[in-house]
Amino acid sequence: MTVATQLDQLCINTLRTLSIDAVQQAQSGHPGTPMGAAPTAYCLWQRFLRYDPQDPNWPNRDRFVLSSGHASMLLYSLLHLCGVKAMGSSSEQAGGLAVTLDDIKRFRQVGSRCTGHPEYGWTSGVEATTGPLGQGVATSVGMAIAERWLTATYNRPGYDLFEHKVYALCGDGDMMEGVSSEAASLAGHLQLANLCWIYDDNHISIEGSTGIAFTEDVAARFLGYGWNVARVADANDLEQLTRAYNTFLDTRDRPTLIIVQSHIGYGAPHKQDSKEAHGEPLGADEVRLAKEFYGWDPDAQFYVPDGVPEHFREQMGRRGAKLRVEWEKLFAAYRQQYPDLAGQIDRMQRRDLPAGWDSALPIFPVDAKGMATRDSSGLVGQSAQRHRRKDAVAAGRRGRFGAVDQDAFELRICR
Ligand SMILES: Cc1ncc(C[n+]2csc(CCOP(=O)(O)OP(=O)(O)O)c2C)c(N)n1
Repeated sequence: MTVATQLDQLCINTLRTLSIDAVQQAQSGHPGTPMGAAPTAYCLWQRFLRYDPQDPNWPNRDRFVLSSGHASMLLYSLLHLCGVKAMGSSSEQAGGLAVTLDDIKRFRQVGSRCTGHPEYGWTSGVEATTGPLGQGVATSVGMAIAERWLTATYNRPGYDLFEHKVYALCGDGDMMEGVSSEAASLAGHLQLANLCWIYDDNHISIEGSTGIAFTEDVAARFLGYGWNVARVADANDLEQLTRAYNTFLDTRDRPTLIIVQSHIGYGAPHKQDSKEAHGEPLGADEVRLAKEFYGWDPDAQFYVPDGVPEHFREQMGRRGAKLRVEWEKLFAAYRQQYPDLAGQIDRMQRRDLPAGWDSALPIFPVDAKGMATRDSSGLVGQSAQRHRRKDAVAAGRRGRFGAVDQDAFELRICR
């Protein structure tokens, strides 16, 4: 068992105070969920996430999606304190940090990497653009399917190149949206055991208590979808959180939902558990009182205590770097044995398409009657599939269903 230390608490409170100060300075934003969910995110990043801040594009990294995009300062604070590096558009190191303290001071200002909601491609380390509620969790299902595809397509005996997990942190608003229900249903059907949603269950939404409009039994719904459901009664208890994340890692046949009870605006004496903590700055007086509650200097702003970045480096940074270096070695050996497949992985990292990718596309002559786009897109899909099958047959790959690998994968995933 890992025991929570004072240093853990200092790191958690730094996540909170950076978020509070950024929103206060911008006079705009959402401080409450970063304050309430800071330990939940801290425990995941520090103790579990397989992620190397030196190489945030490492292909086998765990993915973290902040579906509660309005709580973006939580993610920016994590990226800053973990020392995540800025990457260029072709996966090369761009130099410097993905999020500097100056970016945080200029939260929601033009040019800052700290936009109001996380933007994929603008800030290194942001895995998905989020903000429209439900979108992040739904995207995470696609990412988990992508991991299964990578595993089925590229792993070979002795070469578990891909085996990463996908985590998404979400809130009541995500749970209310239809798109998250559809995506969760599919994830249950596909038994995506590599997927973990963490539901920050703080009972407050934009209009006030969720009691006004959202009283369903979320756990029962997800059990119905075929998910595993774990509960954490107190977001401030790192050991309960640790047990819940371990439950996810031990579950091999279903996705996991972890329901975490938390307090929005935790530590702000007049705003905790209120809708005011959801979407407006705390106000100068309340900021001081919250900081006093955390044992912080109320006059300190954007303060990162000594030892905090170092603690992240020592734990999540060290773990991630070791895993990434081991993976690089494995990939070098894989490249010797499977140069074509390794080349495909390189190409995906560069975001290049295969040469001649469009050669099999059908041509649709102008047609007076017109063809329904569902029909034309169906034809495009079929021709792409024929093309892949031809490639696979040429490469002599056969799956366990007697069909080529690609078909075997499709059968497995459509079970
Ligand atoms: C689809 C969609 N509808 C409305 C909004 C506006 N909106 C932003 S945050 C929010 C409430 C979210 O509540 P919750 O998930 O409970 O977040 P918390 O109050 O815990 O921060 C709403 C309605 C949105 N972002 N997306």
